[in-house]
Amino acid sequence: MPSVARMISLAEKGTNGTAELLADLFKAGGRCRVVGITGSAGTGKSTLVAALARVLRARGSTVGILAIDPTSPISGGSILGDRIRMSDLTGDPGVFIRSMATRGSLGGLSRAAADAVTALDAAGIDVVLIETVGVGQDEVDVMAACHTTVVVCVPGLGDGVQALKAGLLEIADVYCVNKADLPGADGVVRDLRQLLSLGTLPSQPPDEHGWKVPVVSTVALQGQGAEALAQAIDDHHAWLVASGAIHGRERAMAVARIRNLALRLLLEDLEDPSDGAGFDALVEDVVHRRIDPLTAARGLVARVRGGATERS
Ligand SMILES: Nc1nc2c(ncn2[C@@H]2O[C@H](COP(=O)(O)OP(=O)(O)O)[C@@H](O)[C@H]2O)c(=O)[nH]1
Ligand SMILES: [Mg+2]
Repeated sequence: MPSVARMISLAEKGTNGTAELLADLFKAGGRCRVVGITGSAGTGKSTLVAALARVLRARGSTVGILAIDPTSPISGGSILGDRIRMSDLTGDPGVFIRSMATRGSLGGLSRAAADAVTALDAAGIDVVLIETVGVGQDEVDVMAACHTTVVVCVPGLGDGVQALKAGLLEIADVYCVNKADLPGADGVVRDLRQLLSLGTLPSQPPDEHGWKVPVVSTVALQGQGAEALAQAIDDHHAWLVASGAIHGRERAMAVARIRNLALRLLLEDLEDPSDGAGFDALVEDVVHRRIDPLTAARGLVARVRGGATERS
């Protein structure tokens, strides 16, 4: 069995035989908790992740850190600044740190992150912390694959509730107002609490209406508030389990993962249809306006589907 680091690299490259290995690991896994930390660049997510990891290590938990940051310069497979922020953690055998950059393909990032979680889970990691910049659909997909999502805000980024604009409000299970040492932090906490008290979020699934999203303030640089944040994350998980909402969440995670993979399989077939000659004929028909592109697309999908049933 390859090491975790090697396993993740193999999965990223899609090396032959990796799918079978991952399938076995997946079936034997399911113990680790996955926590997403998201927010704009510079809000202190990496510093916060390091602070959380220290709290978790002090409790005796093993920690995996996946930093997904398309903006940070990557050097030797790791994000340089994060290595420095996490330098005390890198020598700890109970901590695994890995950076992942955006892959070109649709859904590639959430797929790579999910495979990495499978590998970490199999290695006996208790908690995986995934850091993402909450921007694209890929990042939102990564957060959808977490048990608990922490949205990080800071004071002084224009209006108090930047997360609202970024569409992050809906995905938060826990709010963290970091850089509480800077002026305006209390105002952000107050604004968020007020907003959250207006009622349940429209996007919250019905079985999660009972969860009241807490707002925790932190000074990540000093580790201040990290205990309280870890507690809020624990509380959310305990609530998911006690309320039974965990089943809906794990179901949603499975649905997202299956659809993402199915989409890739379909795309591969669409880009490289086994029946190349048939596809060429469709293209010719469109070029000469004998049929329209939608009819041709339907024809292509029908061919791919036909191929799929033949193979199964
Ligand atoms: N004043 C202050 N600065 C912080 C705090 N947490 C992080 N920073 C600083 O904010 C900058 C961005 O931090 P980083 O963790 O890289 O943010 P990320 O881009 O969200 O991962 C760094 O210079 C940190 O030292 C904090 O609680 N207070
Ligand atoms: Mg970062």
